[in-house]
Amino acid sequence: MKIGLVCYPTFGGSGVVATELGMALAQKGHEVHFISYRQPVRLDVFLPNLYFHEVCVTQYPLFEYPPYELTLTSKMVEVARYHNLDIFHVHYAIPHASAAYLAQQILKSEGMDVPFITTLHGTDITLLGELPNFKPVIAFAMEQSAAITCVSESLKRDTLARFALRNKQIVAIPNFVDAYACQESKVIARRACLAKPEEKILIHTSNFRKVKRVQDIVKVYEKIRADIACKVVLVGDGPERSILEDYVRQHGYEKDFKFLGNLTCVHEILQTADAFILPSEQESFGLSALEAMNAGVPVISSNAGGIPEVNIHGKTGFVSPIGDTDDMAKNLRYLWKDEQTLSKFKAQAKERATHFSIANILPQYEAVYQSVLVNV
Ligand code: GMT
Repeated sequence: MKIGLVCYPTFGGSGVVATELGMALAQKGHEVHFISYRQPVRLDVFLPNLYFHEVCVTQYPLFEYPPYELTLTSKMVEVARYHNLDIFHVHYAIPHASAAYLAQQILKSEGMDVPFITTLHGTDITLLGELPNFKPVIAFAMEQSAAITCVSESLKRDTLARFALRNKQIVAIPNFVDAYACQESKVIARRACLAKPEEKILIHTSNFRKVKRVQDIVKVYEKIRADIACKVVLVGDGPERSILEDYVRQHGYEKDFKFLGNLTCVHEILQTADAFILPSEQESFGLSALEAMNAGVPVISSNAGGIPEVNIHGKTGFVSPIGDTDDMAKNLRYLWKDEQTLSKFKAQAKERATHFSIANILPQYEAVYQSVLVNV
């Protein structure tokens, strides 16, 4: 198949899922054309069957807001025409689904039928989807999609509750991970840079938006710091980071907090940790938690959205009500009470992650592509 894959190139989960999916499809022999305004951070452009097409955003004195969606559409049309694409697969509805609709219509006027599949990732429905200045466009573009997928049963319910879709099925296909193991010596070296041998490491990775409730991480730390020596490692960047850093400095916690910013080698840092924390207000799936589990790290999380579909309470970690930092601290104490308990949870987290291996998930996307293409 020749697939035009549209995504955000950033560290956010939707871009990561699209990138990993596209690379796996290319390795399986499909021809995959990534279309985005920048090369996606995790994209290996040297893989066979894989191409990257950059969307150039045109500046013009009249444009206070350059129309990205139109330049994206034009690029999609160009790539489809030249490479004879079979299908577009767009990740994150806004603005990719409506751009795909317009590209499809342009191509149709030239006698080319290129259907598009929309994958919903979360905030495109649960936050932006609610806003009246997006809702009619998202609803229309979803209706025009040849197929809609989303990343959890929870997001499927949220979408159906917000949008009255006529004759449209939504297929839930979970996020996935690839087996990964960092060299033991590298993990030991990295760990030594982050913490003393007797200290535990609590890690969090995100884009530090409000929905992540990163302030809850400090609250949990404050509840355990008196009797548990630990370092809190924060990976990623976003609007809430400097607010958190400020709070940490004002309270004199700097020596226990490491803000590492955005990293491409997240796996290598994850493997150093003794627990991952994800206190989100909303989370359609929680790819970051799954990536931690894949690195053998148990998860202390909220029960937002699709997280309980990934993090199994009492097995791969613990799930608490959103904002209940007392419960999260209690769970962390339990997890860290002795090495035997921690080792058991680490092994169970790693085992659970294998259920979400890319080998299991990739055929589910291919089946959706096939089901669409039989009707073309
Ligand atoms: O919230 C993020 O970190 C980014 C966001 C995105 O769309 O880029 O992530 C969403 O998609 C991920 C991949 O499907 C999911 O694992 C995340 O749970 C989801 N984030 C939210 O729903 C808040």
